[in-house]
Formats: sequence, C-alpha cells, structure tokens
Amino acid sequence: MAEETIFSKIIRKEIPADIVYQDDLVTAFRDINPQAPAHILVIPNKLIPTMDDVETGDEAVLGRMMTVASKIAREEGIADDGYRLMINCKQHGGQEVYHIHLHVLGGRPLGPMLSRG
Ligand code: DGP
Repeated sequence: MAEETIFSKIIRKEIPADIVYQDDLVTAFRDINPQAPAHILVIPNKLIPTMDDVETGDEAVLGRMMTVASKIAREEGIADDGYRLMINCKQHGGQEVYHIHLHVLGGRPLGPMLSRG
C-alpha cells in the first residue's frame, strides 16, 4: 500500500493550497515554488505514486489530467503563446512528491528544457 503524501491532504483540503480546479477525478493547484509565472500541478484524486505505477484502469484519470491542464492553460492566459506539461518519475526524473503530478508551466519562454540548477 502506497504511503500518502502532502498532496492527499491538499485534495481533502486539510492543509491550505491555492486550488484552481477540482472534480471527481483530479485536483489542480498552484505550485508552492513556481518555476514560471504560471505553474500549476494537476494531480489524480486517487493516490498513484509514480508513472511507473499507472495501470490501464487509470486511463480515464490520466486523460482527465490532460484535458484539465489544457483548460487551465487557457484560463491562465498562457495557451496562445504556449506552455509546457511535465511529469517527473522517480529519482532520475527528479520526482520529489510520490503522488503523480502534471506540471503546467508557462508565461515566459521556457527554453529547450527546465533546470532547477
Ligand atoms: P516534483 O519534483 O515533480 O516531484 O515536483 C514537486 C512539486 O510540488 C514542486 O514543484 C513543489 C511542489 N510542492 C511540494 N509541496 C507542496 C505543497 O505543500 N504545496 C504546493 N502547493 N506545492 C508543493
């Protein structure tokens, strides 16, 4: 059984977060340490620790994460100029929180790749 992270508490609104969207499958909120003018995380409401844990039965929630990311990008005003979607997986991918999250980044030219230095 996977261990819950702080993101489960955000979904249940047990700790504060700037939630921009929530439905039956996903929650989206602003990253606490933004790497771009717009930086939002879209996460499944159910705990899936990493992309290495996704199963065929998760296709609905994974698809919802993408359509919600697109909708949020439009609402944030970053869709016309373009943006980046990113999911880090495990240690080599730089994943810090083991509850999968789709980064939605935009609002400035992001270059060929993002680096946290
Ligand atoms: P990653 O390296 O892909 O696992 O990114 C984790 C992101 O989660 C990182 O950009 C910071 C963000 N984050 C971590 N803890 C919190 C939190 O408590 N609240 C919010 N809003 N974001 C968090």
